[in-house]
Amino acid sequence: MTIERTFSIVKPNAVAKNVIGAIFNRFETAGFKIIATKMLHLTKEQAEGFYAEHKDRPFFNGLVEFMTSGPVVVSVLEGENAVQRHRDLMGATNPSNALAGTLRADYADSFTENATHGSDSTDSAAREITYFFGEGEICPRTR
Ligand code: RTP
Ligand code: MG
Repeated sequence: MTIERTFSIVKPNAVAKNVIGAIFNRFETAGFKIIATKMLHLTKEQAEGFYAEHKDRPFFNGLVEFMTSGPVVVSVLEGENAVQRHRDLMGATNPSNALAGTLRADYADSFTENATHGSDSTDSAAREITYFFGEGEICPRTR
């Protein structure tokens, strides 16, 4: 058993639909502990830096435009195999392929506006957590 941390974004389309609490409920029901969270309206520079790995992809500009179109909620989730279990809970990137009962099947509006982000590896998680949270903003549970 490996306790991991992963990084989550409730994207602007999901915030706009008023499902922050519903998504947090799904995290908690699945056994994740929310150990850091905050709401932000990303700047263009923040979104471009976060998605730098995709900068040459055709969807990059549209992705940055979407991610800066309204507030997001960024969080750190902790739990057993958190990276993969969180990806499983989100479902496929393209919501047309997302299994029933996943967050993207329930809350995505399109391939780009697919409701949530989750780190794709423990290395990405460490980088993404550091991108948005200082050590003092992360609150591991003592009970
Ligand atoms: P994420 O990073 O958001 O958790 O999603 P992911 O790993 O499943 O997908 P990734 O390949 O990292 O792509 C990042 C985000 O870019 C948007 N996207 N749009 N063809 C398209 O229209 C397209 N492809 C990707 C999605 O918002 C995706 O989550
Ligand atoms: Mg990704």
